[in-house]
Amino acid sequence: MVKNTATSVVTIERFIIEQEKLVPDATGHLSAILYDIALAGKMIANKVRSAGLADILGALNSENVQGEIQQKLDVFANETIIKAMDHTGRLCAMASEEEPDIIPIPDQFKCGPYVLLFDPLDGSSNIDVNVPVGTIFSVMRKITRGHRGEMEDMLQPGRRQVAAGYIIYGSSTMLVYTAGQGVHGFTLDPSIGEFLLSHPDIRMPARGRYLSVNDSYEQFWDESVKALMRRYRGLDGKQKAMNVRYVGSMVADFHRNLLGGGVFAYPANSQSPRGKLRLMYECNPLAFICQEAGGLAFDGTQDILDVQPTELHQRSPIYIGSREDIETARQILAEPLVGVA
Ligand code: AHM
Ligand code: MG
Repeated sequence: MVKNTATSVVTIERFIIEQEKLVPDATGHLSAILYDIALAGKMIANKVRSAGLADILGALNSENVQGEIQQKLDVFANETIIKAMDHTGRLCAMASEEEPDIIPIPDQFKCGPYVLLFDPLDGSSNIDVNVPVGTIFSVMRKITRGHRGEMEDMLQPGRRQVAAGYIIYGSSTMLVYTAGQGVHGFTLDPSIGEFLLSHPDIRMPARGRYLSVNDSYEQFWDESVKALMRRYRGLDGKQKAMNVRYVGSMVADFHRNLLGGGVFAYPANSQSPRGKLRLMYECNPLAFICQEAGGLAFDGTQDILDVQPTELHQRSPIYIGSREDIETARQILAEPLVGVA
């Protein structure tokens, strides 16, 4: 007798369709958005993989809205996502970390009921040293009445996200997303060009092994942040020391901590009073994923997901990761500074 050794392979398309069935009244728009993002991710993955060979690395001499030098791959990733999403009739507007203003849907295309916000290539300063980079995205429902998306549709607190995710271009390409029904990870099989379900229902350990923070800013941190980092490192004798791991590519640092447990922190400091990372493109989507996986995200004052945004490109301090470790941050950052070593 021939033994059937074939295992059941779940493509991202099949998974998204099955998840959609769990939502009464689903229109299919959100599923299509997720599937289109996966397609854009495959195109970007292909380019990232061949970047060294194609000699397309290097700065373009144009400065993006954050005042940083754009890398060519940033531009490619930005355009790829816009082109993959602008004509589908699912979105009424987009916003990108690489664009100063809202990206409208061109007049010739229909508008839909959602907005998409994205960081096309996070950690791009790491590309030329072969460190993983990633695309981060956030989807919210349109709340204004007009045909086109407006700033008000963008500036909603993270708790209103209906889906969020990232694609990490690492030793393999993975897409991780949540639509509010758990966090699921898919690995790109390059031989067939499909994302296959590899990490269903990811749960973040309640306490983490890893601490990801750039402590070259320590001299600029306030005393409560220093006390928190001493706690995480086991230097105050109150907990076991966490292992420090910092890639400098938020998606890569977050992804490791999501799977293994840990904290990623980018605190405010006296040089950057709002930290560095962007609320709408980086903090909110990863906070939604983290919460769905059992973790928490905090800005030093309140939960990231409760922050009412006031500008598209606003920055936010962030402490994100395993629930109990973020509770520690909440407690230590709230303590009066008097007497803190
Ligand atoms: P980018 O969006 O311009 O790539 O910057 C964001 C990146 C994050 O991926 C990473 O966590 C952080 O910047 C690292 O910053 P620093 O070098 O200050 O530690
Ligand atoms: Mg970024």
